[in-house]
Amino acid sequence: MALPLAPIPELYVSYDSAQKLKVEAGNLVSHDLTPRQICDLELLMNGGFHPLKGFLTEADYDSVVTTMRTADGTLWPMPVTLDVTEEFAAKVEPGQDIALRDQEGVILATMTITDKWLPNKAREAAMVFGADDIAHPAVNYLHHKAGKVYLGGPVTGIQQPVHYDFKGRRDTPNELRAYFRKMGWNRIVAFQTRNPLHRAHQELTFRAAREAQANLLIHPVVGMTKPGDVDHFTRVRCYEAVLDKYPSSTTHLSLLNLAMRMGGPREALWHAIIRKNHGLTHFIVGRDHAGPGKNSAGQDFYDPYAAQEMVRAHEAEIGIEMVDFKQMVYVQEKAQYFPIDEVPAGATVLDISGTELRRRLREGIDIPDWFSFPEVVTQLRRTSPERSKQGFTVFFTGFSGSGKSTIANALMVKLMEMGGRPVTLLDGDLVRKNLSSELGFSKEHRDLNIRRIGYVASEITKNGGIAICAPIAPYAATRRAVREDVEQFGAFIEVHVATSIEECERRDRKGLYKLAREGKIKEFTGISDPYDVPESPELRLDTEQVLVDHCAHQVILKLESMGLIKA
Ligand code: PPS
Repeated sequence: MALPLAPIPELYVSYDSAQKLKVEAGNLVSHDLTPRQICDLELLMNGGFHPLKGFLTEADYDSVVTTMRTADGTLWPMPVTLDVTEEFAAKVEPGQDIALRDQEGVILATMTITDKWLPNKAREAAMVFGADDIAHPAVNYLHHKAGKVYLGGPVTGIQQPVHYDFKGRRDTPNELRAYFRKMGWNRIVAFQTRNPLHRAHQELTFRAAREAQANLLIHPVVGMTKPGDVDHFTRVRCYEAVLDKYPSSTTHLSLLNLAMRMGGPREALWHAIIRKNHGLTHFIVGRDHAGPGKNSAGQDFYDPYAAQEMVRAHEAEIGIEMVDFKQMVYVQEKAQYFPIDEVPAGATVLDISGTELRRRLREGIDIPDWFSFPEVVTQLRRTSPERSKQGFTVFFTGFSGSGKSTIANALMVKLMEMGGRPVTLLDGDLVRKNLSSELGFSKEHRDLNIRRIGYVASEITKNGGIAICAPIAPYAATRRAVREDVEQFGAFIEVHVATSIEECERRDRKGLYKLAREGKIKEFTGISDPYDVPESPELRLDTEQVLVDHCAHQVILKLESMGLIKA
């Protein structure tokens, strides 16, 4: 029997063969890997997904989906598949080799296609994730991001994906095994996480290491986690900030480039196998391990302790011992953390949920020392400053001549008077003179114009500035798309300047309505082109009864009520 820390087989060829393959692969059809596929490929190649030798074949896929085992009976709970578009699939056939490249076109591997098939995604969702419900991030990915066709076959590794961040903290399974060997560690418990480490996690990891009489590996996922999670750059800074709270002779931090699926029990089992491959002997499974949150009916996808049952049932087969934990909570009278089922009777239990933590960060409210470490809170506040310090976008929409530009200008001046954040005005007319100078007023061109404005506004918002946009933006779907772009980074305030078409035409400041009526300007909004009235904007302004200054002030009041500016 192999020693537990003997090297694990990798799929890489030798350096010399890799150089040759790189040249030869110039003749192959190339597939540009998605970010998730790059994560999967890295773990396939470095042995993290041992014993898989490539992306699942159709027979293995069917078997994994239904029985959590590959066709030869090996325990493997999660489909690792190469999804491609129908157009790409039409260019390749089984028996053919293809090059697998990263997004810059760097070749990472070749793959010999053995299988090409159309998967039943609804069935995959129901069997693997428990429900065909797009509230589940992996099911949403399956239906809306993954290609329609799957390719399967063995992979030949050429080189590992390039990482520019935290290089020194990333370890392959064999690097970790070598480290454990060198340190003489033979009992090591892994803590998997996709969150910053707070005091409850520290207590849990201390207890786990003590219980298992093992060294501790903090093994956070930095590949893909749940949409909306704290980004991995911030998290790693948080981990580094608390590392000195652990004894350095018994604790190690290593980053795992895994793309999580948030698959609850199946995912927990997968994590345990991956940790076994990395040389771990013990694995912590807490409450709701890899849980995706609520389903579309507002209920939990999985029982919070189903993951523990699943790993318990298979730990002997995998060869890793589970260290299970109930939820850790703070007991005020004891000034200490306890598993929820060990809380002394009558004691006061304190806890701060993820939602509450995000609210406190957003509103700049105190985060108590019993909950987290000041160093961690500092890092989180750097990334998520309170709302009054974040960027945002005010998006005016309305007919030509409705008063958008005038109000937007007044708003800009008021915000500049307050100071604190840079303000940029993306006025409809101005944008059309530079950013969109080649565009006309067809639906396609208007959409392009608005998407460009949205892109610039989202960049400004991301960088902590204020973007004020004032185009006509006549189509609801395009406005919604811009909202989505911006809301990744900060607030989006849609302001409908609700001046009626009759009033705009009566004012006709630029004489354009007259020309439109005469048919000299085609596709004119409100006359010969549609305008979708916003159904639920953050604010609707009536310019017919109210002065410009007052309209701008209404926006300021709205921003104040949203916590975006402070009085
Ligand atoms: S859009 O639909 O949002 O892309 O339009 P936008 O870029 O805001 O339009 C800017 C100004 O272009 C003038 N203009 C027209 N508007 C509507 N329809 C047609 N066909 C048209 N042709 C020229 C119009 O004066 C817009 O100015 P504003 O600033 O809205 O008064």
